[in-house]
Amino acid sequence: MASKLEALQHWVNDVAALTRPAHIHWCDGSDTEYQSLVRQMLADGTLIELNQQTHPGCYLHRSNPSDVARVEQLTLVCHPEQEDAGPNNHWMAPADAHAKIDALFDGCMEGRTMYVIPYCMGPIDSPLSRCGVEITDSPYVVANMKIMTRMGAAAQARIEREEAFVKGLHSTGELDPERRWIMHFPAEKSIKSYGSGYGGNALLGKKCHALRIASNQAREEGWLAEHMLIVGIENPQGETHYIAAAFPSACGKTNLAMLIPPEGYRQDGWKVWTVGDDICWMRPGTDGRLYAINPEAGFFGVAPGTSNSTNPNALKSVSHDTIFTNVAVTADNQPWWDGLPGEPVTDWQGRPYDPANGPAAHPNSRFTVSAKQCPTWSEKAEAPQGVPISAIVFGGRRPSLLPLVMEACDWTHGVLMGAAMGSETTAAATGAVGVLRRDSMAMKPFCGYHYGDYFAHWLSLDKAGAKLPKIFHVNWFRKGADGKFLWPGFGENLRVLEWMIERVKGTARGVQTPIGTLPARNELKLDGLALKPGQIDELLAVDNAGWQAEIEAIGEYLESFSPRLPERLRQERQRVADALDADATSPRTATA
Ligand code: GTP
Ligand code: SPV
Ligand code: MN
Repeated sequence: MASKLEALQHWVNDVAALTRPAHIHWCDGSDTEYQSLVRQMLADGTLIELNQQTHPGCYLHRSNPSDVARVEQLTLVCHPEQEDAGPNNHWMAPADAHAKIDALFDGCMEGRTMYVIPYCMGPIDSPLSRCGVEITDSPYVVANMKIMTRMGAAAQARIEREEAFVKGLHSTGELDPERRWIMHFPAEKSIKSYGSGYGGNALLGKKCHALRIASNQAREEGWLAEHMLIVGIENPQGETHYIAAAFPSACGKTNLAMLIPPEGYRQDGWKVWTVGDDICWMRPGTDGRLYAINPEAGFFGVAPGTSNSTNPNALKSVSHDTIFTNVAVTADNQPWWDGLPGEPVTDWQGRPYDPANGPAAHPNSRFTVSAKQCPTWSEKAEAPQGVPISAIVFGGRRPSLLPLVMEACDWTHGVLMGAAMGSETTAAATGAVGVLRRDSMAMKPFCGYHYGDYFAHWLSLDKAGAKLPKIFHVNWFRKGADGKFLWPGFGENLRVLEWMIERVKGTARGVQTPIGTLPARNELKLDGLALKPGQIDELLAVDNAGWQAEIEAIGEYLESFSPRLPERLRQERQRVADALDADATSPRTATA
């Protein structure tokens, strides 16, 4: 099968002329095709069969040990003007970038098969969805794209109808970090990725298309492409509120998206519905509300820490038909990572497990699984019009200062909260782990243009007729003097979501503070939680001196986007700084 769309056929021909593959395979997205790729990868060792009794249809892939995460310093956003990429991105002039990477692609597929993967990000019949075509020489990428996107014949038909698609060219190359680039050309709606076979570097529909390219399109067309989960919270009255939440990589999106209500809540009839765990595209509807779709069809989730106590839904999802990458293996050939029962005998590199070599499963080991396998998968995830969003939540790993939850007083304040987000770095990208850095809206690695323009775009949604969601900030990762987490997290986070929903409905009053509205003590349901006396006070405290220093640091950070920093955001920061000053000189009598 080839394409009747000339633009597509020409591009495929051009790429073939450059990379010189032995064969070209147009992917139809069928199960038969998937099975035949799996057989081929089992035969050449790309995949290793796991225990088919306990884990039917599950396979393990061990990536090159130098290729285990995103590489931010090698990820470029190549706008024609450097200024448009902003200080938040690495940049190269488009002509230089093409020349550099085309030299690597030259002949790189000799003797190999080139796969052409038409895919659709979002429900196949949704007007909010967007299509792309990834060309790759990696069957592992094809298999993952089959799980993560609506891939194959239906996507190709939509592309031929719409005559529009994002071009993604990928080769695993030599897997040499010295010959590795992930390049984006927003003006051309194209992506070129060479030298990595891993996740966000290689599955181009995900971060490259659905965030970096899409954030540019979203800005032009008046919508948002965000690093957010989407979850539906159904209360005992049967009303479902949809919440979108932006947490940086490996900071709890998958967990919150699949939350299991605490025992008492379950008995009362609370239910949680998973719509998405990583990416959210939202757009104002005719009624002024924001409507969201999950552009993905699967989860590429963090394995370590996924357990029966933290995320039983994820664990059930990955019990069959899952590709595991860089996990460890037990004596009876089951996948293993920290948090699971049993013991590893083979580590993620295939060596006999020895604690001296570090953790058995790589900290950024992941599972790829169809969203349909999640027990809480929402039927609304297929709704072409998307789901209406009641609240947007920002949050990161903040060991101190940031309270368990606070609400912005309006949209502008909420945009400031998102822009000011900080978090300790994780293993999802190469580099140091546990270092506090700013990560505005959890989009630092993914915003495809200047953060100053991005903040302005967020602010621009606040216009006549808009019925925007309330904005909150949460911190599940606050630590006490003993270095332990103060908040139990995971399923218990529903207690915080319930308060948010009450704020949305207007049934909780909260307490005003200079940094936002916090729950009054009696407004958070804490029964059944074994919190120590004083623990909730610590979680909800507003340390004025600490906040004065924080708001100064936020100011310095925001000014790094000057002259494109919106004046409205600068003034909003000043308003909060003044409120903190006033509060320091005449403290409120009421305490949060
Ligand atoms: P990406 O896929 O990288 O974008 O990450 P994600 O945000 O989906 O991260 P995920 O939900 O997989 O969380 C990763 C880590 O955060 C795991 O180690 C979890 O155990 C931990 N985590 C998630 N939720 C909580 C929580 O409520 N409290 C605590 N303490 N840890 C949590
Ligand atoms: C992230 O790092 O935020 C991920 C994993 O979701 S990857 O697809 O590798 O970027
Ligand atoms: Mn992510």
